[in-house]
Amino acid sequence: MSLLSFEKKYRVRGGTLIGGDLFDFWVGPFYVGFFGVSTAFFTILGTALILIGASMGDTWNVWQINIAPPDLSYGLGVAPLDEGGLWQLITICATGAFGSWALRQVEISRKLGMGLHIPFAFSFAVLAYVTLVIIRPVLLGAWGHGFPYGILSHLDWVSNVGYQFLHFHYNPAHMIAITFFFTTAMALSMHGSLILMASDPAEGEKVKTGEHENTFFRDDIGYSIGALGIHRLGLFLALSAAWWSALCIVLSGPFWTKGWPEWWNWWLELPIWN
Ligand code: 07D
Ligand code: 07D
Ligand code: U10
Repeated sequence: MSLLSFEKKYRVRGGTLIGGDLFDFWVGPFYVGFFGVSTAFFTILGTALILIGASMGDTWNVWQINIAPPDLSYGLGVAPLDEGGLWQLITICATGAFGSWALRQVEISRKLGMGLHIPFAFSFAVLAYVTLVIIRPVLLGAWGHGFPYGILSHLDWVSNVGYQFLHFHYNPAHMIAITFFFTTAMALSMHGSLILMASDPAEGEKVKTGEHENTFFRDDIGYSIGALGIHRLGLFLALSAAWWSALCIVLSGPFWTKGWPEWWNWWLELPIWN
């Protein structure tokens, strides 16, 4: 089916979560929908607030613009705009925009009669963000624990929080998250290269089949996970990376206040060593 005739078939009304026919149309390539409008609303407002924050700061250097969260003394209260209140509003806009984007993906999936895998997956990124700027600050009792909005300043935050726990690499959940990130990259490189070597052969060679793909890995490592399996594995690896990231930072502070190297003392304290 050509793309155009396919589009005619699926670009029809219905399948929306809320709002019925309201905004149930396309603008150019983009589906709009209720959640497209709410995404646009939060994004435009959030970006405007970032620009206001930048204009109140002392630089227009894009790397150095910084919109900081309120001082810890404000606790979980509302701060004046120029003392972290902007950060609080931007956080609301960002959460609203990311949530709207996920729900817009749900509506598009429903229109196409497909699974909800993409919105489900994107929700893990949103969860990691929400953990950093809402869940962990709430558990610690102050918005000031959120990360500042700025390209370099958010790196300073990561470094500072890391050293607050002496040596963040000793955080076991951080280790698992990193292992999942690395494994995701390895799995994607294996999958990308396997598909290309089968389906994009040298000139004069024939395109190969799924059996060739299976056989490569059976010859190489004794087992092939299969065409569907590698995509399930890839999704699992990537979602696990985000999940363990969220876990590693929510543990740091609310549930573990000492240096992370000290966490490993349980090993030295095992009764088998005396
Ligand atoms: C390639 C998809 C496209 C997305 C892009 C990002 C903006 C920000 C805003 C000027 C893979 C668009 C960027 C809209 C402009 C203003 C106010 C995704 C792709 C191209 N970080 N981080 C970056 C964000 C956190 C960390 C780069 C966002 C946590 C480290 C970019 C968030 C921690 C390093 C960026 C976020 C953390 C970076 C490249 C939100 C732990 C780097 C991102 C909303 C997760 C790298 C100068 C990228 C860098 C980098 C954006 C959160 C750590 C500016 C939007 C607090 C250690 N981060 N980050 O390619 O070069 O992602 O920094 O949570 O070294 Mg970050
Ligand atoms: C939060 C991004 C969400 C993004 C969303 C979308 C837009 C739209 C528009 C482009 C989670 C945004 C979209 C804005 C853009 C257009 C059009 C993703 C998020 C919703 N660390 N560490 C991690 C490593 C060290 C520390 C995670 C490695 C040091 C702290 C990951 C190393 C110390 C925190 C990770 C290393 C330290 C982390 C990040 C190596 C510092 C966190 C990935 C090799 C001295 C953070 C939830 C992530 C975390 C985190 C990797 C080193 C501290 C596992 C590989 C030892 C404080 N580190 N780290 O979470 O878990 O992505 O956050 O040394 O807070 Mg670490
Ligand atoms: C994969 C795959 C596969 C494919 C694929 C892919 C995974 C095998 C078949 C996909 C992969 C790729 C294409 C590879 C490249 C991708 C990456 C490297 C990932 C990173 C991506 C990017 C960096 C690109 C990011 C771009 C984005 C997010 C698009 C930006 C979007 C917009 C600017 C518009 C967004 C649309 C919205 C919000 C909804 C609709 C809205 C409009 C059209 C605008 C009109 C607005 C309105 C009608 C509302 C009005 C506004 C209101 C009411 C607010 C007013 C408020 C005020 C305050 C004024 O496996 O298979 O191949 O391809």
